[in-house]
This record gives sequence, structure tokens and C-alpha cells, in this order.
Amino acid sequence: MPEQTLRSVVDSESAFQKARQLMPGGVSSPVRAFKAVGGTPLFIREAEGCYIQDIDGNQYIDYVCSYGPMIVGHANERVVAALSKAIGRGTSFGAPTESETQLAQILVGALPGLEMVRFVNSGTEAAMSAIRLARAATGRDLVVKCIGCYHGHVDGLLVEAGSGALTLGTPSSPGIPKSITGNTLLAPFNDLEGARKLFEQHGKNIACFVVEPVAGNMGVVPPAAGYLQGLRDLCDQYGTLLLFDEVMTGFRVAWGGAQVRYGVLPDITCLGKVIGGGLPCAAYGGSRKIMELVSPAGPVYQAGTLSGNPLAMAGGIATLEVLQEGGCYEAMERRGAMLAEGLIDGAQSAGVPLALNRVGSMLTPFFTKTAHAVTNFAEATSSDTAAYATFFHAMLDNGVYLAPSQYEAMFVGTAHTDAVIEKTIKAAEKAFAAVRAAQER
Ligand code: KE4
Repeated sequence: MPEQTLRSVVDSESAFQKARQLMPGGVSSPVRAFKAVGGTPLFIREAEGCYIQDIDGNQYIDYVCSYGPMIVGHANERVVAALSKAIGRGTSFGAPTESETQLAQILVGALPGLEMVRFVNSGTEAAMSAIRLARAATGRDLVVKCIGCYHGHVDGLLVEAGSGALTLGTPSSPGIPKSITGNTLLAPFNDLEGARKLFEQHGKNIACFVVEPVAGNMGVVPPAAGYLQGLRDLCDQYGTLLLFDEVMTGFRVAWGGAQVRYGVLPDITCLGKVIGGGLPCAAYGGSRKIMELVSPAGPVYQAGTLSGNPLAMAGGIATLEVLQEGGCYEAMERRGAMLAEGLIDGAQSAGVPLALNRVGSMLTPFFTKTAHAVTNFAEATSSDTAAYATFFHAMLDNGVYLAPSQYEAMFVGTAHTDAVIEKTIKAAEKAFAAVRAAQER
């Protein structure tokens, strides 16, 4: 990778100008607009492996990875070959294909909590459909979500939500009637006592408890020891369904996902991101008993023109086949640890308070003021977001592309080699020095 020279962003600036005339904020998803970190969002021309290139010709090591899907690297040759083959046979039929069955087979084989799945086109759609299913299966209306967790922009879950909603200060969006959010109860993530109290008060009316088993949308916050099992026990006690939103953790933190890594089985699982390999693909699934309530097998209606489309299936199958090759998860775990260690050491040497959380190949450096551990939403949001912004831009200047928000994750994939991790750590040393200098001003 060429040594980073002073970056020109002239072409991105003019592209952004044009885009803002035609699309709200000039983007197709809010977090991309750089609002939380300032500056001009980079318009991307192309990407390959772990590198991404903007339209001004600047190249960066990419840790956004499209917010998770690009786990086997951009333009992975196996994925490109599979898509090229599929595209020549037609892109969408509105009819069943064997590729859906093939991907469903892989998912059911990998996740112990799945006997059946239904494909949809986004994590939001998966969460929305799973909530409807949980309500139908239990005959109850209430849903519990954790403060700071994000499950897409479905009305009932856009309450105290994380990710872009948190980043942009709209965790509870306007435009959602109280009649809908009135059925949503909030629990602090990692607070089993708080969950217990909610169940004592509302337990028999709670349809499901939806949670990211590893929070990734307040930054990465791992489940406290016993937390997931505690939720499992409470759900069993009150006849509530446990819903793991594994859109980010699915095939990220382990083959299968967090339910494999932590050995706690949900009743319903949402998947997305990695299972489409960069194409629009998501899914929700569970036991046969629950899933056969979904239309046309059962009465719970849910549909989608492009659900299970052959391109997304081909992208997902090829991506998961690459991940099934021996050693992928061990390599990503090792390099995730290497990166984490390098960032912690870099911050320490620069005298910058930092708390870093990592689960496998997803991690977040929190610019906490007192370097306290980050175990929940309150601690995550006490971070110095101005310091993160300084770090973000200094990393860009040194050829590394992070998420433009303190409340996202860095993703290490199979294309991030040891040499790339070492380059990243060197870039971070300069970026921490910039943070320290800014803090001293
Ligand atoms: P989508 O509707 O964006 O495909 O998925 C929503 C979703 C659901 N569940 C979890 C755990 C998620 O992380 C997401 C989406 N993640 C964000 C990034 N943290 C997507 C990035 C964006 O909003 O642009």
C-alpha cells in the first residue's frame, strides 16, 4: 500500500455536493454521512481484499467491511466467480430455486437454534418478521429490547436504539406512534437484575426478549458472564421467546454465531450481513414448530419480491464456503487479538485513555475519559466522541478506514494479513499521538 500522502478529497466533495441535492444527507444510510466525525464522506470507487479505494484514488485498509458482510474480503475471487455464474442465468424469478435450499441447509447445519429459516432482504426485515412471529406464537404483545441495541429501523424497535440512531442522536425516532412503542419495554444490556424486575412486572405479557448476544451497535460490548443464560432461564420461566439478533454476530464470532460461541440457544434467530456476502440477504429462523406458523405453512403473513433471490444466495453460499475452509476463524481470532493488543499498547504509549472490547474479529476502541471498562450502554456513551473523531481522521490520513462513529465495530476479515495488522498498528500510533495533542490543546 503506498505511503499515505496528503489526501485529496476533491472528487468526493463534489460527488457529495451532487448527492445531497438528490438524497437526504447525500447517503443511502445515515451513519455513512460522517456527521458524527465531521468532514466529507469518501465516495468509494472500488475495493479488493482488505483495501478500499475512494474516487480521489486514495487507498485505505478497510475495517468497516460494509458493517460486517465483507468477512472474506472485497471482490473475493470465489464470491465473484459464483456471482458471475449466477448472474448469467437470470437475477430473480419470483419462484423457488435450489440455491435457497442450499443456503438454508448451511444455516440450519451451523446454528443449533435453527430447524427452519425464511429468507428476507435486510436485518430490519428479519427483526420485524421475527417480532410478528413471536407475538403470534405466544399470543402476547409486549417486546423487550435492550437500550443501545439496534435491530434495524422497524418502528417498534427504534426505541433507545444504537448504531446510526444513537450516533445521530435520534435513538427514538419521531414518526412512530406511541401506540406502537407502548408495546416496547426497555432493559439495560448486561443487567440481569433489571431484566428480572421487568419479567416480575410484565412477564406473562412479554412475547419476546430481543437482544444482540454480543452488542455491536453501542460499540462492541460482550455479554457479561451468565447474562445470556440468565435471559434464557427468565424466558423459560415466563413462557417468553428469546430472540437473538445475530445479524452482526452470525458467522462472525464463530461458525454459526454467538449461540455457538456462548452455548445458549434462542427460540428465534435473526441473521444478515455475512450470509449474503455483500448482497441484500437476511433471514430469521427457529424451531420447526415456531417456523411452521409462517405463511404459507401457517397464518403469520410475511412476503418479499426479492427474498431468496439467486444472486444473494450465490453470494452467501460462496462466502460461507470460504469461511468453512479450515483455519479461517482461528486466523481472524488471532489477528483480532493482535490488532486489539496493538491498539491498547499504542494508546498507552501516547497517554490516551482507552478501553477496548473485542469478541473474535469484531472490536471497538472506546475513548473513555478514565479508561474504565465498557460493559454497558451508559459506560459506552460516556466516551469522548471528539477524541474518536480525531482518531478517525488521523487514521484516514494514515491509510486506515474505520466506521465514522464511536458506536460501531471494527471488523477483521480473512483478507487482513499479519502485515496489514502491523501497518494498522503503526498508523494507530500516529493517530493516538494526534488525539493526545488535541487533548492537550
Ligand atoms: P439492516 O436492515 O441494516 O440490513 O440490518 C439492521 C441490523 C439489525 N441487527 C443488527 C445487530 C445490526 O447491526 C443491523 C445493522 N447494522 C448497522 C451497523 N451497525 C448497519 C449499518 C447502517 O445502518 O448503515
